[in-house]
Amino acid sequence: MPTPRVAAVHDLSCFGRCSLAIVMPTLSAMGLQCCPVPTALLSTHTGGFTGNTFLDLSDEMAALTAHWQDLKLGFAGIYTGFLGSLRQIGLTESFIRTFRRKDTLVVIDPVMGDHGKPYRTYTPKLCRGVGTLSRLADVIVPNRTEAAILLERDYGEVTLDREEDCRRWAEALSLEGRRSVVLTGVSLAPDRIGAACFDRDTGAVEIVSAPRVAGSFHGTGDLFASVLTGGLVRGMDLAAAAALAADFTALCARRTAEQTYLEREGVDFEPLLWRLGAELAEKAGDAPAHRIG
Ligand code: PXL
Repeated sequence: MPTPRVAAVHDLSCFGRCSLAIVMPTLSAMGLQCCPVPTALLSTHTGGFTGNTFLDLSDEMAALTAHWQDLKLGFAGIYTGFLGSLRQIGLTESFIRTFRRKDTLVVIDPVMGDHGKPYRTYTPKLCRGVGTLSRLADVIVPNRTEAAILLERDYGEVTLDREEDCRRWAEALSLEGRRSVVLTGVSLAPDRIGAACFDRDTGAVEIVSAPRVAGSFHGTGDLFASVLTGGLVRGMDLAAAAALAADFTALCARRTAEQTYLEREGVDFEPLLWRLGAELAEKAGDAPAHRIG
């Protein structure tokens, strides 16, 4: 059986783990072929480093899309994240419209900011564009900051420490049940952290969590969303894939915390990828469920 393909529309930050540097190895470890669509090339990510280089790859995205269209490629999944410019909203939308088939799962991580603030390169106009783009998703994976932006609420209003609030926000993000939502940063007890999952197939909200690890680790959002995407493409249901993502992210955070580390260098996940593969084989079975192209 051919290995299912996932197209990943993300930047390539060459130092400091995030985006494609996390997405590619993680999806590979989950038995999927990751086909990168790089949005920008950076020397480092923008969180904690100054003076990073930044090459906008919009022209390349358009050329790559045209070539892949000629090749009639198909994807079991399309997973989008950090975009390099406003123009890439339209480019990503046309990528999705070009390659989406009936069975293609579209996961949009509406990457815009964290800890109540937008990232340096995310202007209000770009954030509005991300909101429009996210309407195409089967599943969105916002953190609290991104949820507030998508819902046009103040960050302080979107509290995620009471079950009924988490359920309400997750459902409010679902476009009246048209898309599934995995709202991250949910913490119903001080020692737990996880996500509220609104599943459009059932209309139910389930909350998943894992042990909280004290500290901050760059790239954990991308790691969580990558495992979630991989689990879904491998046929897991939403809450099961989110639980796997929460557990694996917690495991990697714990490993990072146990060492001397610099936050900006990101979550130390590589030596644990084998466990993800082994766990997935047990939970999702060896036969990938989504098969396209
Ligand atoms: O992990 C989100 C992210 C992705 N890509 C780049 C970033 C960040 C967060 O800072 O700077 C380039």
